[in-house]
Formats: sequence, structure tokens, C-alpha cells
Amino acid sequence: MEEITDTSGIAVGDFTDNWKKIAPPYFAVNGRVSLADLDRDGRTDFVFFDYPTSRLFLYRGLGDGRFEDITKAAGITVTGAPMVVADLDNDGYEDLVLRLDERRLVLYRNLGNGAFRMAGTLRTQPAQSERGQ
Ligand SMILES: [Ca+2]
Ligand SMILES: [Ca+2]
Repeated sequence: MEEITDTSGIAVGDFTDNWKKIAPPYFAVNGRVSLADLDRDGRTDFVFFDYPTSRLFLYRGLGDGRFEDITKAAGITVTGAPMVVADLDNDGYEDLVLRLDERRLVLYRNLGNGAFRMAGTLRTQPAQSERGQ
């Protein structure tokens, strides 16, 4: 198996959960990774949530095992907790849901041009035990 960390284009040095800082077997990744074709070019893209810093990183797959950092171009301005990647508005582009805190989610709509726009927040209901039921 070939080691491709340094040639992939994914700046793992920017991640707090940097598996390069630990000794093998490299399984202590504590963030969340989602793979989806965000721009519908047929190539898998990479979304990484760095848990300790609540930062989100987005990489566009180039199709040859390398990735391009599109985090800034994506325009996601909040830091949020683990996300869901799903086409929530059924337009064919995968959208992102971030958890802002215990009670709020934020939806980022994929505009299909590499950028995302905040579409709104969702308030979650407290658990029954928290409502005294
Ligand atoms: Ca893609
Ligand atoms: Ca969508």
C-alpha cells in the first residue's frame, strides 16, 4: 500500500486530529469525514470536521488521488459540530448541516458552483427528560 498523505493535497497538518502526530496504526482520528460529490463532476469530494477546533475543511476531488482545498471558496462562515451531508432540497447537490450547539442546527445550501449559502437555522426540541416528561 502506497503512502499518499503528502501527495494527496489534503493538508493534514492543518487538522488538530492529525494522524501524522501519532504512531502507527493511525486509527485515532477523532473528527468526522464525509465523502460526497459536492460539485457533481463525478469525482468524490472530501469534507472533514476537526473536532477539537470545530473547523470544517472541504476538498474537491481531482480524480487522480489528489484533492484541492476549497474551504475558503465554500463560504461556510460558522464553526459547527459534526455535519450531515445530504441533498436536502432535492436539487441534485449535496447540502451540509452543522450543529451549532445543543439546540441549533444550521443548514448550508450547496449552490452548485463550489459555494454554499446559509439557508437558515433549525431549533431542535429538548429531550423528553429535559422537558420534565
Ligand atoms: Ca466532485
Ligand atoms: Ca441540495
